[in-house]
Amino acid sequence: MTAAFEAALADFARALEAGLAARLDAVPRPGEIVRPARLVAAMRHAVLAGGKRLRPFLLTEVARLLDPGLTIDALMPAAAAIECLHCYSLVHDDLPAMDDDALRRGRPTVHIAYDEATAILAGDGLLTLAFDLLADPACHADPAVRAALVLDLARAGGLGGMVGGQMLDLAAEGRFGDDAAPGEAGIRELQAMKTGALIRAATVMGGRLGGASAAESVRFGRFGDILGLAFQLADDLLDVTATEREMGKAVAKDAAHGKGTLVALHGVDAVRTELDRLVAEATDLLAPWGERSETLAAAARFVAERRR
Ligand code: GRG
Repeated sequence: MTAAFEAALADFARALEAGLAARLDAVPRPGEIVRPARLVAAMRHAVLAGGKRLRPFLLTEVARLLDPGLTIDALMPAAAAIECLHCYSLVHDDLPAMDDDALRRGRPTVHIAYDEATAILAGDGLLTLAFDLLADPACHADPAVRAALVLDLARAGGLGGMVGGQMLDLAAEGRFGDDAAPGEAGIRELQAMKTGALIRAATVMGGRLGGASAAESVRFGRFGDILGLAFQLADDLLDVTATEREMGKAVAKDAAHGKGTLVALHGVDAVRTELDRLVAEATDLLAPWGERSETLAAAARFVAERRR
């Protein structure tokens, strides 16, 4: 991992953190009545202090590759929106009824730091805030672009995307009794939904904000698909190779939950080879932008090689 990439991601994370903090204060916005202090605090716990900020980073990098005149500030509403939706999914995934985790980003999960009802509401609040941020005129001057961004995120995050993928994942654990364990195609599909869809949304929404042509939009969709797959393969590898301390969350959970993964099916070495192939494919997709796309190529390597 290049130090330059790590530094760029860390700089971006700081800017995003400030953008998120400013949008998650206790001051009611027009149309709101009161923002309850406990809920604001729980939402801030979920969103601030930690996280790689990968999805909003991808969104802003793709947008700025296509339109170098765009600033991080101008892209902040959409970047904050995708991070809010991601953080909501983590809060709900950690609940006792789902993965039942006490540690996230090296800190107590929201239902541990607060309580279960507050954690459910904090997740609901973040999910709703994501669409508030996209629909607000501050996100983009053109209402048609704002509506398209809302649809991108809704389709990626909902029934046929992340939420649907989570449902398939619970079924794959055998929770509902009569579901057969998925084979390789089923595992790939549920992972593309649960993890891949939001990463794809980041690159597609970035393309939209950067004014991508139809062909460029397809290219960045494919780039997002590859990164999504690489991200999940790396996650499965980390589950068997990393420590709780490195990850800031529990590890070795897949086997404990009887979860089928591509690592379990093909082994660590085959998955590492596949990750190298995916990084090469992702890099090839950036060829039209030459050296200017180096940060996005480095992001692909980061996703595949990450240790956290
Ligand atoms: C509960 C609706 C709902 C969805 C849950 C997020 C999710 C879907 C499940 C989390 C379980 C999991 C380990 C998924 C694998 C990929 C993933 C989303 C990992 C966490 O994302 P990172 O590594 O987290 O980007 P940070 O903390 O860096 O933001």
